[in-house]
Amino acid sequence: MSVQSYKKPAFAKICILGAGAIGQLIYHQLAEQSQSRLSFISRDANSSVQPLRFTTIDGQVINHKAALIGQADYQTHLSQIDLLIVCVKAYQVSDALKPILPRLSANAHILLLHNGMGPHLEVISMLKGRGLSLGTTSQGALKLDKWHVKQTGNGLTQLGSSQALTQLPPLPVKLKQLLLSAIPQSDWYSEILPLLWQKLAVNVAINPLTAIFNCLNGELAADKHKQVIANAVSELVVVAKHDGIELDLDFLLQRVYQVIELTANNFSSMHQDVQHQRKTEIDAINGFVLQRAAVHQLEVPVNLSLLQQIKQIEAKYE
Ligand code: KPL
Repeated sequence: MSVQSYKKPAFAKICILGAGAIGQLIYHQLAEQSQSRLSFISRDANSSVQPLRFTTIDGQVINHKAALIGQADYQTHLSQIDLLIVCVKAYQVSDALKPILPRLSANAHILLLHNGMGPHLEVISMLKGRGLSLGTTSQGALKLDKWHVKQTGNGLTQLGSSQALTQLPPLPVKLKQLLLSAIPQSDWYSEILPLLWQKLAVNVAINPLTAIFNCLNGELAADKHKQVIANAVSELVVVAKHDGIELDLDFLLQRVYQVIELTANNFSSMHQDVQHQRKTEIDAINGFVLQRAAVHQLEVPVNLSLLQQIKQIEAKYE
């Protein structure tokens, strides 16, 4: 092959915003594939190279090195990104994206991957024509150290776009294939919102109750929680219907109890946030149900009460 005809393979440039447990887990899963140039966005002034450690579910330890893009290099680096995966907490999404979005090229695509719902409604107005996809993952990951993540559970990752967003450019096929082949048990949906509402139903029931009762997910199988779980989920079904999303209450309750059983020995993310006195994601979970209920002038007393109880717990943090 002559030197002139040799073409370097076109690596997709993927950048992750948010180096929490899920951000690092996704980094490692993509890095194992070696079909992309990966980096994290850092808030440090200068860029650096960071050794990362990953413990797989069966205890194997894998090391990678990650480029952390510092603010001095935002201008040059961010304009080359093909896909930005946003893995910060729901309540951080808008603020975290504000300094980043204007520096991305017009062709860059953004994927939001967080617990709860809502931030996409704020982000849409900031996109200036760039594509947006949404997703949710039930994979479990735990930070053992700042740069050492252990995968604690397998689970589905559901990614996709939405009818309401179709005027935006779709995720290029090559990037979609890359994500689906790198992330185990991942699927792509042309209409992702019903899937996000389904996951929200699991979270509105499990997250606040485990935090309020300071218990493992499995303890929610007790009879005393049955009524609140049923009411919280049935309120969500009515709100979703007014939002144009048809959900099946019996199916959702089965899902909730299936997750309670499958994750019986886990503490929910909200339980962990409360134990560590961190801000919870309640506004994007039961709070999103309240927000959409208000738009449709509906009352959701059980979700309101769960939200208020979590707010009271947060108010008592020292
Ligand atoms: O998503 C979760 C969370 O903890 O945030 C569940 C599914 C409830 C598992 O703990």
